[in-house]
Amino acid sequence: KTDWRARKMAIAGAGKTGESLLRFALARGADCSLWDTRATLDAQAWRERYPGVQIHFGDWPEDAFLPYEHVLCSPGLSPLTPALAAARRAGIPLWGDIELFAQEAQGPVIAITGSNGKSTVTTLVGEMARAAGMQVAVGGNLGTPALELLLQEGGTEPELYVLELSSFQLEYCESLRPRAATILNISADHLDWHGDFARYVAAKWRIARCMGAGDTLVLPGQDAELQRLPSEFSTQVTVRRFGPGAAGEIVDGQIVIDGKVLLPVNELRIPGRHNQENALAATLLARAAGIPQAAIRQALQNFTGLPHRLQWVATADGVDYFDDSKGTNLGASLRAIEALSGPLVLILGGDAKGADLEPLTAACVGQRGAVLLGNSEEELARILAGKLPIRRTGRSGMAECVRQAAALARPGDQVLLSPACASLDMFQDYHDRGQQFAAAVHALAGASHA
Ligand code: UMA
Ligand code: ADP
Repeated sequence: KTDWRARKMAIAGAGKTGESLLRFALARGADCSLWDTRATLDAQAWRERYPGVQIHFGDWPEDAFLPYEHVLCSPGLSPLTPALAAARRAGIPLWGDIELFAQEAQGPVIAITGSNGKSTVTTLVGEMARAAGMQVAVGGNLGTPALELLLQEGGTEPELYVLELSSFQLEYCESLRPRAATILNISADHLDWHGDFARYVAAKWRIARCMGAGDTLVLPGQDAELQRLPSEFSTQVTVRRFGPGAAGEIVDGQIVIDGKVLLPVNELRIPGRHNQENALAATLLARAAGIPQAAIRQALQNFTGLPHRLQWVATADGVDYFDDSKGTNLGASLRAIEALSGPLVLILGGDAKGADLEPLTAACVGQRGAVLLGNSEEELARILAGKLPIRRTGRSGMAECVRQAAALARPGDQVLLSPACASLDMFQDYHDRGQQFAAAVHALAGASHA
């Protein structure tokens, strides 16, 4: 455990995580400064809320962090940021909230990462634990910063923590030892933040870095990047796989675990093959944590999915509209496209985060059309040219995208917002993008009924 008293700590980032880091460090007597690159934040409000903390908002000089003993990093900040890279070169530890959580938390942890499906699996495992009557704390990248789970607890430790972890959080974490963990899948994402694909994959593997005998790592049966544990990891870890012929599999429409039927897949209320995989992974994790079968089954039967994940919105003029705004990378959107029967009108585009979107082409061939938006519009228009009808909307907004989609669609078609890109070039976040989509669809459905 770190002795925090009078330590000179820089907290980098003044978002949700930054505030949880600040509260954590202050409560332990550290000498804190708060840094954020955005000059637009309200420094005065922060000074009033946290008297005695030095606030630095705006551009960072490259030597900003050299006077500190530790830099506590928010996940949105890449270690390639010059001031953070300089601190790392100088040997100053860069720790994120999950590292501090790992040093502090006593209860067992189930940790979930992967390129896609994290929030779904995290929520499902949390529901399974709740159905079993356990005192469970659920958070991390899902929304509630991990340190808030500790700060909230008011003296009693939960029986179980279930944490969704992003590659960003894992990059800044050294000593987390989950009782059970998964890397659900790996496909290219966040390449701008990590620098390249190899570093993104390495960050994901860090989830298993400290795991050992008695711990369970749940992995997909078929994923080129996840076939073998990197050689530096303990061979004592129990590896449980999901997929054809593995510990968890779908056989004849049934979820089968270790050869025994758990549930018919048609009792799941979340659509698509990817969600069957999510159900398998969640089940293997829950079993590793000792959650009884009946509770697992009950949670699987009751879970209706999270908003903005392949969520049906409305029917207008015989066309069904689906909101998959959380489809923020290529891998996610390919699975969402696969889950619907089509023909589809796809709404695609936004901030591609450095990814190559070319593999979308095959999934688009034969679909009804594509409506393009945002920063990646140009690239998408180039790769999809001649493959299907295209409408470009630039930055005219979601209402225009929905109008164009409606114009392309024929009765019986499905319109799918699964942009394969982040939303931040045009929207506050994926939630805002999904809400604007739903509002435009409801307006259209209302008008078509009038
Ligand atoms: N930022 C700056 N300058 C700074 C600090 C941040 O411009 O000095 C920007 C970041 O680039 C980012 C935004 O501010 O665009 C927020 O960054 P942050 O690190 O302050 O984020 P938090 O508000 O602390 O929220 C973070 C996670 N956000 C990110 O990793 C970007 C949230 O995940 C998470 O729910 C929360 O911690 C609690 O753990 C969101 C996310 O988009 C949902 N995650 C990515 C994803 O799922 O793909 C990884
Ligand atoms: P994450 O938290 O990793 O972003 P979510 O559970 O929020 O994952 O799902 C985000 C999107 O990823 C979904 O809307 C769907 O398009 C896609 N998706 C969900 N589960 C999987 C999976 N197991 N494999 C591939 N894509 C998935």
